[in-house]
Amino acid sequence: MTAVSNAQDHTPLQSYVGFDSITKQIESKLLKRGFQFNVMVVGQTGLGKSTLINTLFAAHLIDTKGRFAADEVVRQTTEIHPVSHVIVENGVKLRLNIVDTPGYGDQVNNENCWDPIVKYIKDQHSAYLRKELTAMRDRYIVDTRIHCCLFFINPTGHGLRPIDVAVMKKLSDVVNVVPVIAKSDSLTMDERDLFKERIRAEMQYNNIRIFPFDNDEYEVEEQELNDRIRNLIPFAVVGSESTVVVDGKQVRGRKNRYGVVNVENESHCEFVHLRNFLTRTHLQDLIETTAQIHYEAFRSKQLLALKESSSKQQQAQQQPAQH
Ligand SMILES: Nc1nc2c(ncn2[C@@H]2O[C@H](COP(=O)(O)OP(=O)(O)OP(=O)(O)O)[C@@H](O)[C@H]2O)c(=O)[nH]1
Ligand SMILES: [Mg+2]
Repeated sequence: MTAVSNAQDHTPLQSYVGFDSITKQIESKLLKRGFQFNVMVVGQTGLGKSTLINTLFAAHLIDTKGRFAADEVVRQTTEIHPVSHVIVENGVKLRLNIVDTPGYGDQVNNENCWDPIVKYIKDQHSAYLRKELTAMRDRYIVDTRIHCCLFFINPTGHGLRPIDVAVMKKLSDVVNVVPVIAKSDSLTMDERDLFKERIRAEMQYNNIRIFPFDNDEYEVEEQELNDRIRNLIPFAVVGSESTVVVDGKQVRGRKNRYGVVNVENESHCEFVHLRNFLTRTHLQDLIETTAQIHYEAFRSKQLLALKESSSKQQQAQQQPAQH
């Protein structure tokens, strides 16, 4: 006989106890504390990273000035730049950290151009670990770990450049990478579909691990949703900081000589799919995967290294005594 009874067996209750309210109790606690979501954008220079962030979170979060006319000075991002914002929707508070990074790829030598970005991500893990390990640790540790890294691909129609493959590989070891095709208004629909397929094949060929990951715990529905996302990735997006008028309505879009690209129109680009993915369907999964996979890998590596170095130190201290 086993001491632990089968999980399906349960003791019937004579009367209502009330512990089913635990879900409500957890909810109210979580609502009070709010949620934290940290996103980073990475990619070659000039692909519209800062613009897309401003498009995603409607208000001008990165640079309130933006660049509306062609004769304005180009606003190039020159340093890793985190911006914090608290947004509230139906009583749910989301603390949003957006980390803009300078575009790479315009140096003569682009070797190791990913180093500062990977270092930034690891620094956040290390800061979290340090806070976790202090004797008087805070009850609630402020989380600056990057939950999602939007990786911008140049809309060449050809494929990934070797440097993109190298950067994506480095990043996917430490963070959830979500690739997007930048400025997809420059591709025709056929080109776009072909390009997307080609990139998916290249990512697979190069063993680049892209979010969402497989997990035995997922229900059938979640698995189906993830398969759909895998077939959509990389999201072909268009960003814009200005609004244009379409059918009498103000929309976020880009107006050119031939017409208007409406950023929010699903037949124009996949911006809405990306936004839904980030906020409606995979927000929690991105946060959880960061903690359970990326941070966990970092943490166990650090703790093992710490253990090894302290046992070496002990050995070194004991050795002179033996002689
Ligand atoms: N056609 C087109 N142009 C875009 C799009 N998104 C941004 N742009 C334009 O591209 C230029 C560069 O945009 P930024 O957002 O500054 O690019 P970035 O990737 O942040 O550049 P760095 O900071 O230098 O890395 C601006 O003139 C934008 O208006 C887009 O989806 N389509
Ligand atoms: Mg920028």
